[in-house]
Amino acid sequence: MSSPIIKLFHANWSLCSQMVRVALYEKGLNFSEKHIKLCDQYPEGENLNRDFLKLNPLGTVPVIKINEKVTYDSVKIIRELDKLQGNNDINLCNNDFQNSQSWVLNTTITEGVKFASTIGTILPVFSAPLIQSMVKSLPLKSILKILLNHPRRDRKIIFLSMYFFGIAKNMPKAGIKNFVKELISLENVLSDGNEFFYGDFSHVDINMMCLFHRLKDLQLEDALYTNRTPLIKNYWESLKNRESYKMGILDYYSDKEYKILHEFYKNQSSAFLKPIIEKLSASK
Ligand SMILES: N[C@@H](CCC(=O)N[C@@H](CS)C(=O)NCC(=O)O)C(=O)O
Repeated sequence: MSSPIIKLFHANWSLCSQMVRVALYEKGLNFSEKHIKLCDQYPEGENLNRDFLKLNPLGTVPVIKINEKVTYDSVKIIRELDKLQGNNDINLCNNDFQNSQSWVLNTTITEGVKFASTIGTILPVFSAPLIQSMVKSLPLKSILKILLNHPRRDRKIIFLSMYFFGIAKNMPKAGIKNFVKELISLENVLSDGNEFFYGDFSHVDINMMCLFHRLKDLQLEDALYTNRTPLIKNYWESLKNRESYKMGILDYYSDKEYKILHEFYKNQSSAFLKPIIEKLSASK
């Protein structure tokens, strides 16, 4: 069988793009790539260009072309990739399909899921102040492009409200409580002695790797190292040891991302860390 021709449209600093890149490296699939300058990070807002919207009418990354067949949405893409034979013999979509799929869906930005209700939709709450600072530094012309061209009404409203009203400061309340709840349920579901979620590395581990890494970016990694969550701590160590962590996530950071993070956090912990750790220690 000839190797599939794969082209990935993605962004360096995008959670769902990271998930797909990790999957590609885990499978050992060769691919070409095009970096898309997202409208909340770059004045160009390439995800709102006509060409890109032809690929994905929702205007989001990642998008993948496998032998000319276009798929968007990271969960669907990873399922497609798992059907392909790469250089590595690994099966990412677990046998325990029903169960693992709900964890998979809870650990990514799933369409239609209420904001801040799952671990995957809580993380954007913590990213909001950083995203807002990027949105606020965009020229007015780019904001107009979002207003006129963003196909997703929810995103359009969030970005415009960040720019004009600075709404990020009102977002974290529900996030902190739900985040602690999600961490405790993850701690309860992980098994001592299992390196990964279901023993062998699978799709849910990819999502968790990217979420935990995002916590690191957001100066919240210490929330994974509390006495209340010893299994999570070991789990995160195992995830970081995967080669795909370096290849799919770390290797895609450019000076731009490091500069943004450094200027925003100045190497200090996130303001959300203290309330998260206090709530975690108080939880049963
Ligand atoms: N459910 C989609 C979510 C995709 C998504 O929200 N991507 C973000 C980056 S992580 C994006 O493209 N944001 C740009 C925008 O909304 O304008 C997936 O899993 O791929």
